[in-house]
Amino acid sequence: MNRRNFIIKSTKAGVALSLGATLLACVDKSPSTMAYKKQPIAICTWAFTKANEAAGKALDKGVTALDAAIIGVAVEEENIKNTTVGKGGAPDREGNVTLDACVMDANGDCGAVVCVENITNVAALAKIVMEETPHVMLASQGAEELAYKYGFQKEQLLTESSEKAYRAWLKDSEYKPIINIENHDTIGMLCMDQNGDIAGACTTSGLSYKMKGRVGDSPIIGAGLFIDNEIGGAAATGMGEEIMKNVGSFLIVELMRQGKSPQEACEEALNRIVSKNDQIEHFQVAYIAMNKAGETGSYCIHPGFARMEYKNSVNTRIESKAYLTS
Ligand code: SD4
Repeated sequence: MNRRNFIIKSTKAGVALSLGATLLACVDKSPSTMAYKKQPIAICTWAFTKANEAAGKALDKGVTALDAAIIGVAVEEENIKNTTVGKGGAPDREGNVTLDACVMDANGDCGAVVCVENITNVAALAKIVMEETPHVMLASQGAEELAYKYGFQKEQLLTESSEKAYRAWLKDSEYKPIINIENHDTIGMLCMDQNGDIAGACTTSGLSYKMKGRVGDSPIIGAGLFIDNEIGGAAATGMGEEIMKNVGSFLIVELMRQGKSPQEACEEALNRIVSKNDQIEHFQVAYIAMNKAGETGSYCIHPGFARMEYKNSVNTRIESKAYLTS
């Protein structure tokens, strides 16, 4: 065992004991072989009930945090009614649907894909970039070609209804981000598995009718998603340009490292955007976070954002605190 793994494992054991982690299984009660299992947790942006439940149930069965997050977000990638993720996502101004995603695991490894066409499950593709290539991020055609190499199907991502909406938009071509698209938005997910390990995934089609080639925060490690398994994780949704300038998810994890709760860390990170911006009435940003103790939090600019939380096998919608009151 190398020194880093040894330290991480020692820290995990310490955290498990000091936080009174739920003891689910302890087959042999001798201290050296005691198997502590934590109660898994899944949280995600917006009220994606089914996606969060799918991740939570996978965690209950013993699936790792990363794979559970990928299983969870895949529900929205495949949901054609979600116009901001995967198949059925709104296209760019040229009418092309391009997807962005990233994943980060408990070892601090990560993978990302940007501007990918014709592939639905881009979070799973980001995991392939992480595990099967020497790189962290692949863009457009390179990412698409990798997907085919690993058996992904070529799919038409522009659905009948997203094409219809795009044609209607073309009439005025007015670029106006929508503040809240409840249940139909970018999904960022954080999972803690039975070992107490934290990982996450974030996947999106980005802003509707974005400029060709535009990439937002969602596939950017540190902006749309960040995990440090010794501390916790964070994910973002909303106006990607603001989240990138704020390096929001990384900032939240660092604030938690300094002792802030997930809720306090989300508030501090978001307040920094608010304090530097006189345009906040025009865009939404929302952050979610979870720490190693399994505490969670979220904060947003405009009311109307909610997170899902799967804990003790119960999936709950939690209305987020917001900076603005209306
Ligand atoms: C982006 N953050 O591409 C994404 C969009 C989003 O809710 O989250 N929409 O900027």
